[in-house]
Amino acid sequence: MRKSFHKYWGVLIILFAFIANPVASQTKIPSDSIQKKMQWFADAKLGIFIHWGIYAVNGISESWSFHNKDISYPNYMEQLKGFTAKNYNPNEWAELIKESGAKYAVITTKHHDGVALWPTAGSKLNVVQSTPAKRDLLDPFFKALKAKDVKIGTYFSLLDWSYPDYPGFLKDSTRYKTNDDPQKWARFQKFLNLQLSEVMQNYHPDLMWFDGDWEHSAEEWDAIGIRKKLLSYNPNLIINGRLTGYGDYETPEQNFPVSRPKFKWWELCMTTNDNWGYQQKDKNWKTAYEVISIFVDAVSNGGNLLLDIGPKEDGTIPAEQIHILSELGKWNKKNGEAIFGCLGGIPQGHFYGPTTLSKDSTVLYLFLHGKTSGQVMLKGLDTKIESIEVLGNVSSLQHKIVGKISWSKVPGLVYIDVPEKVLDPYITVLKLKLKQPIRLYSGAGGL
Ligand code: H79
Repeated sequence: MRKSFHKYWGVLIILFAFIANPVASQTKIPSDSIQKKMQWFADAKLGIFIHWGIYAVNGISESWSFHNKDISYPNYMEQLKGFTAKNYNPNEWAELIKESGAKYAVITTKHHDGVALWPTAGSKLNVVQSTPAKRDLLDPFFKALKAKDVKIGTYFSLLDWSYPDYPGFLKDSTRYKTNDDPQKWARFQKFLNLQLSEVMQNYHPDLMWFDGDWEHSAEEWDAIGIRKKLLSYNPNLIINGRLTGYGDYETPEQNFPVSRPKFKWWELCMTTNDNWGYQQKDKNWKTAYEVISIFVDAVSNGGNLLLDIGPKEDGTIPAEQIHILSELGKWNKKNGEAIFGCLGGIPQGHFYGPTTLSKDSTVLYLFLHGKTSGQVMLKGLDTKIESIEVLGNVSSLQHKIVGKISWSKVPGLVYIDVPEKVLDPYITVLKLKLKQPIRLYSGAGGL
């Protein structure tokens, strides 16, 4: 009776979620119950994602290369022999991440290929027992991050295409159907839960970043049970939405929102070239300007950016990624006041570019894309401006109110003079100190 009741509710919830919003993974957790623990995440804005695994040996796509049959499974697993981590320097990694301005880092503890980066008791398929690296790669990294006050996140693939009791394998073959062999599925669940306990107990993550939930339903995974179990280890653990919706926030992948997402917390995860892991042949690097402008865009829309790097098998980070992170760090040092701890900006239409607000809404930051200079315009600002500065620059800027009609409720247009000499090499930030918390007129004009 109880079980079928839950099943019934599950279907109703899914149906409702679909009707309300066709984003399948929309979280099913009420936001007021998690508000407090989400605060650091809301303030953090930038995280660094790390995809490190045996796929870096040949430089092929992580797990998908064998799943999609670009390479045979045995040949994929040959890469185990070449994964050395011989130049791995976790302190340098942590330093690079800290210097980028990121407040958290998320590393692949286990991707869909099932190769664990820690000495799991659940399977021999881990870097300690099955690769020349022969050691726990997570522990020293997490220690280095903690020492620098960077929050730690554990990417974990729920599905495991290597585990013999797991149904899924290649794109066109499965080992069995979950319903046909409940005992086998129960054995997999035991293994999955053991590994999750290990990760929680060994490393005490601040954030669990699930992936690969799509192969089974919430009921099959026992998403509610998993959530409960994780929170029993750390009640403040933040869980991403890829636990069939039983997480705390949304994770669009590689797809940039154009309008502001309705979610209270969200994070865009994005590669620096076209792949998550290291692939020598992939030279399609995003420029530092592109990454910074995407970052600003996400933050102005109320989200975070989780920017990926893919170290080589020996643990060295590609020079292009070091460059991007360093430039991002320099920009953040100068302009971070407009980013970290801020709120997403004012609605689109008032200013032709991204904006953010201080928490008390008495400071409005305007981000100038490209090499914008001259007179920039702000519409509908119904609060008096106290001062306008350029972040990281001594200049205070002049502004003019244009077209204010004395008897109208429509505010005048604000034109700000931005001389070329104040421009940042990437994105310039104007800080508008207001006399009161911001008020906006967003109407259609008229009498
Ligand atoms: O780890 C990186 C990727 O390997 C992983 N997530 C990032 C962070 C990733 N997994 N899947 N995807 C990215 C794309 C998923 C595509 C899907 Fe489908 C569409 C999953 C379900 C629908 C196509 C159809 C692939 C499986 C079924």
